[in-house]
Amino acid sequence: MSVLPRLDRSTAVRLSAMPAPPAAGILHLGLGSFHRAHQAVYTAAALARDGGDWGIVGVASRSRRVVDALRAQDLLYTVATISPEGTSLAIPAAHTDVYVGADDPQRVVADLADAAIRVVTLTVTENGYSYSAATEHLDVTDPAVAADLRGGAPRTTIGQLARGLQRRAAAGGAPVSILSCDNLLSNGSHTEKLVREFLQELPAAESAEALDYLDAAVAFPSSMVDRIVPATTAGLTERVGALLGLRDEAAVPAEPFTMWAVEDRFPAGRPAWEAGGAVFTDEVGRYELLKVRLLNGTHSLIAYLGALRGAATIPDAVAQSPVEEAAAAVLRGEYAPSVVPPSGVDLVDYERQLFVRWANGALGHRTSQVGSDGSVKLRQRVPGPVLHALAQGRMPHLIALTVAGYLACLAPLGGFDPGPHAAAMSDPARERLAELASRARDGRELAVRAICELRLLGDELAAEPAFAERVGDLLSRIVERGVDAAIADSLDATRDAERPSAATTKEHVR
Ligand code: CS2
Repeated sequence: MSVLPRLDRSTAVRLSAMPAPPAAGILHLGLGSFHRAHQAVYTAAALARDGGDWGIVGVASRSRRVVDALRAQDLLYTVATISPEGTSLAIPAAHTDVYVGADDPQRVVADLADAAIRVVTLTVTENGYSYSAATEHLDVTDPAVAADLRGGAPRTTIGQLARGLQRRAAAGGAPVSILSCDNLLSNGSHTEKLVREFLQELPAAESAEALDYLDAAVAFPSSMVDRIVPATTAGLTERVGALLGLRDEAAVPAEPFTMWAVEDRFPAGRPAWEAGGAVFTDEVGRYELLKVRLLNGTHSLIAYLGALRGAATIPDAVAQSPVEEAAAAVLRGEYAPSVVPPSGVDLVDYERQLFVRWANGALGHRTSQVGSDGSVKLRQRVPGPVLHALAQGRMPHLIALTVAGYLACLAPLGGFDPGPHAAAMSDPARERLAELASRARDGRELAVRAICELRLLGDELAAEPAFAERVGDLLSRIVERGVDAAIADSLDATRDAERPSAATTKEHVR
């Protein structure tokens, strides 16, 4: 490997004509793999087709590794599109600068206030928005948020946005769009609400101008993003080196499928992302629900059940028939009935495509990656469909099993060993849940405490003890008899509820 020359602008010309770097128009917060394999690719396509001052200034929140690697490579990197049929490489040249936000938080504020920046995009993960999972309001009890409110260089994304927009308002108030690209429902209005809540915590004399500016010139369009992008491994770097003939320390792997549905509200203009296949639509809400529930919700089930059955990767997990059966049942029976597909999207095709995507064994997406941060992810994926089913008199047994699987992985009850893939999952609620688990007598007590008292899945589900109890019973089943017994129990209960004899119960509830 080390004998290969490094990828940079001088070596890349051997591969294709590299366009000259454009002037910056986009500030992107969250320079992780997903951004590099998604928005950057669409932006490179827009630049290649239409040109324009839409280069990206990429801000990594903490990771120096990726910034150093990109700088050493003239900001170039490879996206390796991986499928069982093979690997193809592309080098999207869309970045004009990159830096580490934690090293230079004042620069983030200054860049947000710079009138040349007309679009701000975000991929900071579900966990990066500093809101309370119980209430979905800004978590002012979070020490980082409290510090940002006190002043000084802001460290949280919401603090940076609020302080940057405050400065932008004072500097003349040039219009701008803030575009969340994270898997949050109504991600645009959610981000706007949190930024406003931050400003409203400040003395009125400090925030009035910024709040007026938000009303007049700042848009927060919603968007649905979709592309499976696993973490980069040493194996990937090696494979890219072999194919490219150059050493690339910032390569990212991705699946062939990619999708971006965006609400077209850009008061200061935007790149022609449709050149890369983005869809501008008024139906973003439907796209979001479809994706966050059918793809992400089922993904969580596959990750937790798979990890408990010893599967390191999503394709390994979904190849195991109990997991596949549970995934099909949760998708068809519990997530699909809770959504209205956007026009032109066929649910049967969408579902078929999901199973093909999950089965992409060459990609090696890890169960521990999808299972991480479940406390914030499940909060987006689970409550709506559960409430939808309960309102129809149905218990969503497979979603309850997903949550039971999550608790079994993250907060194992005394003596239960969920295995190495569960141990590798990180989660901001791990400590709090472990503490609950250490005091709980059984699964039911743990689930009721987590869901109804800790409000792990939000206020509305905290008021549904029957769901929490079902989660608890399935958790006890996993701990006492194993994950397969819990899967069988959930599938049997679902089948029983569908049998004609259950009609009387349904009538009764209706
Ligand atoms: C996954 C997502 O990690 C997860 O929870 O469900 O990252 C998923 O791979 C992407 O949203 C696909 O677009």
